[in-house]
Amino acid sequence: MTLAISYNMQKLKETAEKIRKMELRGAGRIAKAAAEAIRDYAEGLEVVSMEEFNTCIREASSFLISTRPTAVSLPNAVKLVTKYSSGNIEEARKEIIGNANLFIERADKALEKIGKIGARRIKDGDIIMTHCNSHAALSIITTAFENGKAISVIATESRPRRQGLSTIHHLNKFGIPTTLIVDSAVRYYMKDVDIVIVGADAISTNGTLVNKIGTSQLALAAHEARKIFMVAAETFKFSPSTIVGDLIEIEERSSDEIVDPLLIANLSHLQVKNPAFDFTPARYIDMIVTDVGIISPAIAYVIIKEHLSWELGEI
Ligand code: RI2
Repeated sequence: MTLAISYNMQKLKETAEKIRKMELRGAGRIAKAAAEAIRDYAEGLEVVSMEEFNTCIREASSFLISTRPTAVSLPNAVKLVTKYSSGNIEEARKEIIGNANLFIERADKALEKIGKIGARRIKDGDIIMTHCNSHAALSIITTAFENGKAISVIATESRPRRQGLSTIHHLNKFGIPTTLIVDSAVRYYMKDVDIVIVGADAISTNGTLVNKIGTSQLALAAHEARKIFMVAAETFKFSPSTIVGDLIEIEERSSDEIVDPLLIANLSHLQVKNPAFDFTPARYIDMIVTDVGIISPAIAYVIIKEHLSWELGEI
C-alpha cells in the first residue's frame, strides 16, 4: 500500500469512526458523510492498476458500510456513489466524484422538497408530536411554521442518547413553541396531538418503517387515539435488498449508553439491552412523505424500483 493510499484511508477511517460513535448521526447525514468520504478517498487514490483501484474502492465501501448496520441510507449512498462503468482509473475516479457530488446535492434538495410537500398536510393550529431528531421530519415542521401555520410541537427526549435535545434546540431557533416530554409520556399526551411526524432509518419493500427505538410506541398510541402518523423519508432510505427477503438488522449499542457500568458491576443476574431502532408495521403508517411525493407505505416497492436506479438482478 502506498503512502497516499494510507493517508486517504486514514481520513476515511476518521469519518467512519465519527459515524460509529454517533458524532455524525441521523440517517441522511451519515449517508452524505459517507458519500463525501468515498469521493475524497477516490480523488486522492494513487494506484497503478484498475484492479487495485477496484479493490481499494470495494474495501473502503465495506469499511464505511460496517459502521452502523441499520440505516440503509449508508449502503445506498455508498453503492450509488461507487457505481462506475469505466475501466480506466482516471475516468472511474471522475465518475465517483461526479456521483458523490450529485448524491450530496440531491440529498440537500430532497430535504427541502420533503419540507414543502409535507408542510401542505399540516393545518393551522396543529399540535405535532415528533421522536428523536430527524432532519426530514424537522424540515416539514419548520416549513409549515415558516408558511405561517401556528403549530406547536411535543418532542420526546429519546433515551438513551437524548437526541430530543437537539430537536428542541432546533425548534427553538425557529421560535416554534415546543414541549419536551420523557419517552414514557407519549401515550399520556397523544390525546392532545393532531399528527405524529417521524423520520426513517430504513423502509422495507413491504412498507415497514425502521426508526429510533420507541417509534413503534408512538405509532401504536397514535393508532389507538386515531391520530395521523406521518413518516418523512428521502428515497434513499428505502431498502432494495428487502425485496429478496433480507431482514434489516437492528443495531445493538453498548449498555454503557443506558447505565453507568460501575453501578451494575456486582449485579451478576442482570443483562442490559440497548437496541437503537424498532419496527413499525405499515398498517400503522398513514403516509410517507418522500422527495418525489407522498406515498402510502403499500407502494414502497415502486420507490425502490423507480428511484434507486437498482436493477433487480443486481441484488
Ligand atoms: P434524518 C436517526 O438515527 C433517528 O432514528 C432519525 O429518526 C433517523 O436517523 C432519520 O434522521 P440516529 O443516527 O435522516 O440518531 O431524517 O441513530 O435526519
